[in-house]
Amino acid sequence: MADQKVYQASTTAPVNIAVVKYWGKRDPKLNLPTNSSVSVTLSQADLRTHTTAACSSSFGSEDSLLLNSSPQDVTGARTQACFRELRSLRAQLEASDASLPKLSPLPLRIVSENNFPTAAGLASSAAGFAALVRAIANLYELSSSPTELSRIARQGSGSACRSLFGGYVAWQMGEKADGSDSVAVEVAPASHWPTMRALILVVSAEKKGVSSTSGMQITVATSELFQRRAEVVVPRHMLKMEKAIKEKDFEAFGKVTMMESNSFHATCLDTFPPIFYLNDVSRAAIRAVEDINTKAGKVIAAYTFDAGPNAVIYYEEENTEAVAGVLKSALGNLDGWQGRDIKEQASDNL
Ligand code: 2P0
Repeated sequence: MADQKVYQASTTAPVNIAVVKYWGKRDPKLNLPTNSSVSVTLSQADLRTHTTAACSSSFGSEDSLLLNSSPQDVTGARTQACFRELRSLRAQLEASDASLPKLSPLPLRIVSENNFPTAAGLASSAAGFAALVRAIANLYELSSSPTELSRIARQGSGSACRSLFGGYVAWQMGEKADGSDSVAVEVAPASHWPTMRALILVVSAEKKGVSSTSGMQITVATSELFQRRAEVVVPRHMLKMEKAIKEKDFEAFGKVTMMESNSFHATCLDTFPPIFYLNDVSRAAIRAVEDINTKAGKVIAAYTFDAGPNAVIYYEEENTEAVAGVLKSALGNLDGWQGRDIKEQASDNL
């Protein structure tokens, strides 16, 4: 009788929030971006995907994926690309060592759990594909580095490549047509800047109106502002952001973070038809951060928004009361805000 043993491995991957934004693809099939980006990884205590990958000849003939207990379609090109690449690396190992069990042909069973709302503008696909790729890599006992795995996770979802690392991460856009140099690298580990904090203002946990994938394609096709952003604005912001992180210069970090968010959302507005991700509560959060910084006489708080209305506010620990305390009381009274979850990053490993 054939070996019916179940092989399995588990892992977690964190959510990352871009401070220099990915928006635009030069190759939609391989998720090759039109510009580089930088992210800050959030604490796994609050926001992460936990994934178990298993394989066995007893699993029938089909691969399967459960996300938060719901069956997901695994036949899409993105998931298939990740499975194919990982199986091919395992097959190479098996070809070089005949004593290894033949796992590459076996059906995969993947089980994932998020501890945050899916598709709420909190980059769930990033943590999801990063955890999926690393769980299968662990199952297959691949010796690939996080950067090598990031090349595979990118094909699942662009921003996922940045969730293979903790701390501060750059996704280098690369130049090659095959995407082999479009990978994530560490800028600094989380421990480099232990006083950094993030506050997540969940304005809405509903699924977003325009998906990132289709939104960015319409932007590339219609926005003239986008050209300048990709060619001039982002390259400048990349240099400034990496320098600010290395020097732990919060004022520089905060200024670039806010200008990046503004530039990205201006590009969305310049898309035809326009894409609106921010709402009145988002704009109230921007004004509240501006007030805090004006009162402090310097940048002590920085907002950023992705493809949705939720805000992430960065600040340093010493300014917790001046930023998080003030925001909670300023925004707690707004219509549309009451009853919303205001989630504070308590962990020390942002
Ligand atoms: C980012 N976003 O850098 C930017 C900022 C949204 C706004 O990456 O099509 O879900 O799967 O490659 O990665 C969202 O895009 O898009 C995103 P796909 P993805 O975090």
